[in-house]
Amino acid sequence: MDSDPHRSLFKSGFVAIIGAPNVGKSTLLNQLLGEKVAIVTPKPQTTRKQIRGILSGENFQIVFLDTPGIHDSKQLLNKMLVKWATSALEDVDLILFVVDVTKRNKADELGILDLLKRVRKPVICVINKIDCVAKESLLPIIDSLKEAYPFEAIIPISAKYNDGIDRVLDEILRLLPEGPRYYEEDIKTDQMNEELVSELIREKIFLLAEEEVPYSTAVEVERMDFDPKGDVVKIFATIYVERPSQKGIIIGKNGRFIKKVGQLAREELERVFGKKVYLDLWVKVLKDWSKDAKSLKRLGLSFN
Ligand SMILES: Nc1nc2c(ncn2[C@@H]2O[C@H](COP(=O)(O)OP(=O)(O)OP(=O)(O)O)[C@@H](O)[C@H]2O)c(=O)[nH]1
Ligand SMILES: [Mg+2]
Repeated sequence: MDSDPHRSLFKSGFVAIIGAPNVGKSTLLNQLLGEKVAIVTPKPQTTRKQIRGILSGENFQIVFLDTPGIHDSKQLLNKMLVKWATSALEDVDLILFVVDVTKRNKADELGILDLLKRVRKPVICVINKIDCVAKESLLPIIDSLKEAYPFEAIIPISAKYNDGIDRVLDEILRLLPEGPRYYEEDIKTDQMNEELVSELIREKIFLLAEEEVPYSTAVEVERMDFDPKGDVVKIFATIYVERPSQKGIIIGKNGRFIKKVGQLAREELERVFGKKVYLDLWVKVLKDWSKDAKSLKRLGLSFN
């Protein structure tokens, strides 16, 4: 009977992870899930879209939305990224606002706090990368954040080294409403295989390439052949760059650069799929795609 006091509530809801670029949002998502669904690199503006990660338990389900870093920018691609991030706030039950304790960007932080004041949702503030600082230095930071916004909780963590993550989960579960199960229990993300593959290839480019090249790169998986009988996955993908000179950089001397990208991506994909992976990478120029609304749309990066 519904009035049974021992019946445990099923709690569920949507939780957006937001913050300035590079603060560790995607690292936190992966750590919360115990699985890598979002790519992580030392460069800002790594995440380009909303990525859903789903954590299911016996009596709860949390749907996390990882988002691009919120920052002030005039460039079309970056404006699009910020739109993806801010739109995530509309339909969520709870917000995790991530701050990087080693590098606080006051202007970005103030902009995000303004946004939070407008959306009026419960917010947990997560102070990340505490492995990099002395404990004493946290107190004044916690105090200043307390003054800046009425957070439900302020939790110091190290997403990378799995410190404080349990407390974040406890607080989320405390604040989430009663609700339905949105996804099957064994689903960890709503990303399709093609999206995950293109993200992993892009991650390797972000890790290996320098300066503006990663930001001029987009990856599209053209085809994936899962041979149900065989133990090989064949993947055909295209790396788009904005200019012919960048094509030369991505290919590299004697094809060395693209070979390295392919090797790193293949090794990880083989672990993900538990099968041998054949990876065929092509490089094409899509002139100034990051500044062109039509190209962004074609690459799935435009909003709407
Ligand atoms: N030392 C330390 N580094 C961390 C921690 N969490 C994340 N990082 C590093 O910070 C960098 C950025 O991490 P991401 O998870 O990609 O950050 P993000 O906020 O998703 O970045 P964007 O998607 O670009 O906005 C990576 O080099 C991570 O390894 C942490 O707790 N400690
Ligand atoms: Mg990210």
